[in-house]
Amino acid sequence: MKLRSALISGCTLAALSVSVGMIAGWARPVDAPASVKGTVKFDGPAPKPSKIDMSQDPLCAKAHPTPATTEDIVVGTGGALENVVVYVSDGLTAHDFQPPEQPAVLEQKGCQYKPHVLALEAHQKLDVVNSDETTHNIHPSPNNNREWNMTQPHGTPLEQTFAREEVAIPVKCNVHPWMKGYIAVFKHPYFSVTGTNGSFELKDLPPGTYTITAWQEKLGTQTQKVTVGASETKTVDFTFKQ
Ligand SMILES: [Cu+2]
Repeated sequence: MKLRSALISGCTLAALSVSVGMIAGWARPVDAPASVKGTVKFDGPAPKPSKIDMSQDPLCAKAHPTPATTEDIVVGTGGALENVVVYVSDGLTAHDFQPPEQPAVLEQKGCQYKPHVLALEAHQKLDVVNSDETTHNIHPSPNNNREWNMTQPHGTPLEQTFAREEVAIPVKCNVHPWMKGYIAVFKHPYFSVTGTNGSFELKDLPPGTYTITAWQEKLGTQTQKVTVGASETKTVDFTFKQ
């Protein structure tokens, strides 16, 4: 009897310590965080975006008094390259990160995706918003996640998640063939998508040596290694060519 209760309490303890261990398994905030920042540039004359013909759907066309243009390579002032996903691809010692409670938002506006390239964490909520009067059909084509394909009339809420890391999932609309975008999914929070000035910052990193990867939908990927100490900020720049 004594032995049995000892066994049971032993098992209960083991179960408890497993669940406590799982909670404690989430990566904790870093005491003296490091960061890696930089700029992504396009070298050479910027390719000219093409005009998009939206006449197939007058509700789309009327949203653009001047025609919308393609977004596969967007170069700003001084060669700043927009829509590049920059992220830590190797070197992290923690592996379990609690996804943010704040959802990521992908908006369909003027029959284009806003943003054109979206990055979020695995299991983070994705709110897909249709701000257009027309009906869209959003259809990501992943290699490493569950595929889905949903019709979304104006104002209808749509929520999804992605379970696994994938850089990056092509997204299209089955109604409007010009609508193209990408969703990058990470199992950690160390990623950034360059805006109009081509800059990025990866904050709150534990000190360490990391491989930083920059991904652009047409121009491919580049990697660089960087070592950052406690509270240190290092600059890593990328240059893409066609
Ligand atoms: Cu559409």
